[in-house]
Amino acid sequence: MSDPTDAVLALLRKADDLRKAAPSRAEPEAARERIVALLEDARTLLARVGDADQRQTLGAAVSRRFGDLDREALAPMLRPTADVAPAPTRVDDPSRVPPGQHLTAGWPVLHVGRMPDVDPAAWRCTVTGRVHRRTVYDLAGLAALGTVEVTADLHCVTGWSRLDNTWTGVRVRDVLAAAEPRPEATHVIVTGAPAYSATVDLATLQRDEVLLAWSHDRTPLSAAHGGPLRLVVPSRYGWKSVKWVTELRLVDRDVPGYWEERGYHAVGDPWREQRFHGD
Ligand SMILES: Nc1nc2c(c(=O)[nH]1)N[C@H]1C(S)=C(S)[C@@H](COP(=O)(O)O)O[C@H]1N2
Ligand SMILES: [Mo]
Repeated sequence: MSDPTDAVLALLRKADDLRKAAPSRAEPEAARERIVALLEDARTLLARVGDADQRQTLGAAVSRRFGDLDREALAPMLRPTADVAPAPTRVDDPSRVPPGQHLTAGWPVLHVGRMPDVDPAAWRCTVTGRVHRRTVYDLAGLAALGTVEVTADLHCVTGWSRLDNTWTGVRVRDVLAAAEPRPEATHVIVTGAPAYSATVDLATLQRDEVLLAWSHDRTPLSAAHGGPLRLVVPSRYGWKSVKWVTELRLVDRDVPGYWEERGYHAVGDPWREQRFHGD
């Protein structure tokens, strides 16, 4: 098979077949490694696909499959934490639950990698990039911009939704305004310690209900849930609500963040089920 496009497609088909069969295998971990190897081979072969559009499409197909693997690896982490009281579940109001989501009684803790060391007194958040006024805030500095309360729902792309979270924090709109965005700024890369980021467009971040929050249900936000400072973007899947926020970087284009690079959707609107690239 000399055509690189056909070769990439064949590798993807093989990976898909293996993935479908993996749950019934004696050694799912070995199957997973084999899938990763196939996807790596496919990614290597991409460079030999001459047509740029074709290369782009195939590249997205490879990324999406890597994303699926990550999602499966995350599934065992979906355990509600013991220290949080059950949320009021509103099964009587299905209109508040986006398609493909189910309500969770507790509050799962979800993140990749290790938690950072958290010291609220030493916490700093920098607003930088395409701004006229680069600013470094401590928590008191953020609060001084004006504290508000927002009650909103949290929808994780892995399938759980937690309704009626009351967040206390500062409007991101006010934080951005204080930095005076340059006219070319269109998106913000939000960085969460130690090595996580998500990108959200400026207009979405300027909405009323988008906060940098330090409190949940009027209790200081626990470290596991992103304390002392996390982003809250209710109109997007949870992966955009970055925990342990250390930087807002305004940029002039959409730069894929941690999950967007791994095949997740650039926008991530739960009401449109924008889970993966191409949805
Ligand atoms: N820094 C950081 N923030 C993160 C993540 C992460 O891995 N690292 N995971 C995101 C995902 S996928 C979700 S669903 C929410 C979960 O928030 P919770 O752990 O408070 O429920 O955090 C988001 N923020
Ligand atoms: Mo998530």
